[in-house]
Amino acid sequence: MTDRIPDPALLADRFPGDFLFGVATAAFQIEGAAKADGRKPSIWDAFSNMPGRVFGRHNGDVACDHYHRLEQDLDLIASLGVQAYRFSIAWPRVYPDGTGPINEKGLDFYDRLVDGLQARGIKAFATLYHWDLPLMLAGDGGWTARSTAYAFQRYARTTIARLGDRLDAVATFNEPWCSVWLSHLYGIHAPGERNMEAALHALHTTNLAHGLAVSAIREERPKLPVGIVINPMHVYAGSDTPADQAAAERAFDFHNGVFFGPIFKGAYPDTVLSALGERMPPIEDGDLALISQPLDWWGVNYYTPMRVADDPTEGAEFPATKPAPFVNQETTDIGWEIFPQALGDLIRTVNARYTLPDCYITENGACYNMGVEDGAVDDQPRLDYIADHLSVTADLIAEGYPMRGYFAWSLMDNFEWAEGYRMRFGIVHVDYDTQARTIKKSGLWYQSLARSFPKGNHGGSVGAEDRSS
Ligand code: IFM
Repeated sequence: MTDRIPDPALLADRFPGDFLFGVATAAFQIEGAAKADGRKPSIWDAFSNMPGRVFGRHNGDVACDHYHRLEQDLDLIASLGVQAYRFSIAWPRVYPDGTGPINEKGLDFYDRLVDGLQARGIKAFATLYHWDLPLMLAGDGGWTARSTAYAFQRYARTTIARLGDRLDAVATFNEPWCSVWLSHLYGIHAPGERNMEAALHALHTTNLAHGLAVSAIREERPKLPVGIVINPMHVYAGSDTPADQAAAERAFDFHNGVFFGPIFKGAYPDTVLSALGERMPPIEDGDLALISQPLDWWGVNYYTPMRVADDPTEGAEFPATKPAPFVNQETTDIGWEIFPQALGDLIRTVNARYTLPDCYITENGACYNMGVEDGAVDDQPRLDYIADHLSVTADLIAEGYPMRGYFAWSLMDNFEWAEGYRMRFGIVHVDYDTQARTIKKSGLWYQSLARSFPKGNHGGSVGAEDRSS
């Protein structure tokens, strides 16, 4: 760890003038007010109230109480000088039972949110699904049931009909890898399944729901930029052996190809189909055409790379890999390897394999759990982490990749899923006893960077402009 403070002005000079700097959150992680104004439980309410699922049995009942502190939090976002705010909409506020009657009071909250952003001149990037599936839909099988995709389409249509006129971009899903594999195969996230069949069904339902939602959004608001937020793994093979190299390829297909393939090529990877296809649900005529409709943008959430080795165990299930050791032993407080260059390698790899639209880094940030001392939070390692990843982003722009914006995860400390409140990703500290917000050192640094945008060199190469002056 160093105490250097990367000069925000020097970094700013490496970005085009219309690059968006933003902050991101998700509904369940910050809103609280779990029973307010007609909201009913999501699968995460049920999961977090079960012993042994979430650290300390923490839940989302209060979280950052953002639902009741909306205006103050919007002022906080504005004070950071960012141009954009990425948030998610809670399906269980809009349709408390997943289907059935609309809950107007739930939509009213998001009306106030998008109006508040507009009033402050901040762009609104909404995500329709950040993991809070209405619990009632679990009765039909949740994401394993094809009917959930149609319920999602209806929710998407209703929400966009009401809010779409004031949104700048919408994403269908956040990190389908988590809501599919982490939730249905690895059992870490709600609903806590550990079952390959369930996961494969959730996979196809999720992809289908994405496609159905894209159609509904385009019907309601043809000009609203539609995308999806993915957390692709940058997979490094643990060694140069052919076995580990092949393992890395299988891992790529399993963790990334099952989303990128259908969405950007209209096909699941052959490797996955031959290994697991018989256990997948039927892929009906027209499904892949719906799923692969062209998108206006995509979002990448990046934190750490994936390192894999071949798992030679007989009968090991596809992708038959096991973890390989970290290359950099330095980790964040959640134990994730710090490796900024993987962000660059990832963007180069996925662009080489797929034809992708404009890209936003919709999440990047670091978990450090230091608290407030003398009214300040010295989170220098987070500042370094963000600066280093922004530097890689600037390199990508110089190489010609269409990177259009960066959203720091997260605006503020919040409910970190299975880790509860003990893991902190905010650039703003939250005291959960008093709900006091304190902008951390990283947040103040990010503010000085963000405040210099938009600059007067829109659309041009800032490097070229600077060189000519
Ligand atoms: O907090 C999460 C977020 O909800 C999704 N992306 C990763 C973050 C850190 O784990």
